[in-house]
Amino acid sequence: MNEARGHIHPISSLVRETNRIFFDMGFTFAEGPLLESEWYNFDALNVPKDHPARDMQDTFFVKGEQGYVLRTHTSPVQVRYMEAQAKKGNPPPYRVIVPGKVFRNEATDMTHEAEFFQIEGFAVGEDVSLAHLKGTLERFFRELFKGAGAEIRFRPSFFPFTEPSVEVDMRITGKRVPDKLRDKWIEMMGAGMVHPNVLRNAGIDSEKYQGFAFGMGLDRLAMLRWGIDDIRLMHSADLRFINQF
Ligand code: 2NM
Repeated sequence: MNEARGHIHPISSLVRETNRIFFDMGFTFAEGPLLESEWYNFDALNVPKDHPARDMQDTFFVKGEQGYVLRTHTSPVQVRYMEAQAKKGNPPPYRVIVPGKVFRNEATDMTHEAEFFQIEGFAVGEDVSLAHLKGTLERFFRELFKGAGAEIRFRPSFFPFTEPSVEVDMRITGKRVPDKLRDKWIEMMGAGMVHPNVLRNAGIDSEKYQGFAFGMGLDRLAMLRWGIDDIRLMHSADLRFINQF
């Protein structure tokens, strides 16, 4: 019999793989609301009131629902997670990853979409360091691009919710590497040490605990990995696209 077979969306494949790799490093998985309060999306994350990210041009504000936005990143879920644990009397260590859809009020083209997929993660404990961040991310990329030699490097950067902050570049070498990725340093994610204000806002003692956090877009990673050249295909629901995976 000729059965019709379904296909896994490339973003779903990446979420599944990412979940497995981080699960093996002791991370758990959390989710949260797409409609988020400005407190969790911005204030709790140390984003100043006059920060350009809060502009109408960058963020979808919800009409008639004062103080609510479509979340612009999945970091608010991390704040909610820490707060919930602290309230229950469960102190760090915490290790969590948060995959999910996020929204930015942007004009769309081949490389920009108003909705896209992100994975963020964080680890908080008494002695979690930037070195742990680097080792964790290195292992993640090596597992994700198994068989290829994945290297990473940090460049200094800035985010309101981390200090210090870094951009993470990756380079892979090998025969079975997509052309778009081979032998080139490519910016893959942002990361850093969680700002003490963020820990305090989540009810965590920032004198005793510290941690790292990172965030990356999955759409661009999928595009690089499978040689997809238009991001809009990713959310098109066009079966001619999905059937290739
Ligand atoms: C990024 C870059 C750097 C981040 C920070 C946090 C939290 F909630 F723990 F503070 N979660 N994710 C983070 C840090 C995200 O995305 C580019």
